[in-house]
Amino acid sequence: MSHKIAVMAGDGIGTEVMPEGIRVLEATAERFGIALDFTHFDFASCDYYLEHGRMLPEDWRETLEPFDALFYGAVGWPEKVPDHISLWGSLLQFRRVFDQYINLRPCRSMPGIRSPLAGRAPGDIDFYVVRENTEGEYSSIGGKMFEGTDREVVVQETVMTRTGVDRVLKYAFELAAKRPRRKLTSATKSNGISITMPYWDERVQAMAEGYPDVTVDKFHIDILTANFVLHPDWFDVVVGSNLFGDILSDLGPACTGTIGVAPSANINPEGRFPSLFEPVHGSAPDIAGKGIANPIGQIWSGAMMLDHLGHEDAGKAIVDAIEAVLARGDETILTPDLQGRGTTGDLGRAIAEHVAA
Ligand code: GGG
Repeated sequence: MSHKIAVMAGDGIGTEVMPEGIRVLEATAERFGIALDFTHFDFASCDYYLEHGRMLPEDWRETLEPFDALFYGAVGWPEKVPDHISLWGSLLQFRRVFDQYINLRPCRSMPGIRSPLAGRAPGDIDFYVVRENTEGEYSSIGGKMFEGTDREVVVQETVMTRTGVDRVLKYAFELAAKRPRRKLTSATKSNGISITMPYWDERVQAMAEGYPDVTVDKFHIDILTANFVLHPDWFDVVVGSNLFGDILSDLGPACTGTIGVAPSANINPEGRFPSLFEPVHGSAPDIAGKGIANPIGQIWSGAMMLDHLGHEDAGKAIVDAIEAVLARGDETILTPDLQGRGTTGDLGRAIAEHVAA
């Protein structure tokens, strides 16, 4: 049986790292005898918007829903389309309409990558950020009054539903319960945000009663970001609202040395809709077109996609290959964010060759 994968490279470096993601997936599929059937789409990109006046075609849902998974690059090119229009017109639609309510973002020290945190050796940082992915601060509820006058008012609501909060907490507790340290950290700000965040805390406390083996702590987001930098080894599973989870899942990989390696899975755990796999990084217009983007975030996202499709051994082979190539420390193939002189293609090819060997 063949897995049908919809591929959307998106914008900027998304179009450069995607071919490497596919290259590694094809090498892995061949080695493990997995049939992957890729269909490429040019929508969910700012160039598509410039041509069609929208980020997605009208029938995008019917087009994408039959796929087993969506493999995405990056979105955004502010000189072409304002960021909030490109993001709300593509990625956020996928997450909401396909109810991908979990955004799972692993953060791990990798061999050979120099962390900016002095004294941290590979192995010190190994945690997951579980980000709520369909509501919270990313609500489109709000509006403007007296626009353009000195009485201008701008309001945007944060939305927390019991269903939305409980389901992401349940996923995070289940994940923590399966890990050796069995530890869960909740990101909050219930001292300042006085309605939604105390509610979040209450639901964490209620959920914790069902998981007596999981140690639970909570930090306000301000000190939590400081502790990510000062004590990243404290964390195991960190659960946060949509905005807090987004911030933490950029900061965490940055602490390991580069956000370029960080993968993510936007998951609909029930499998009613296709899940989406994409690197944590964005389109990086400043380095787009130079051939120097790190493809590992895209490649590792491909590994998470194979896990999700039931091929854990194949997903693990990709992560092993990434680690082996990084451990070699060959400056001629590592990209500049890894202190190398290699190109996106050099690094992707090296990983694909290692998987195939
Ligand atoms: N590959 C991820 C990507 O393109 N991210 C762009 C971005 O701004 N994302 C915001 C978010 O994930 O909420």
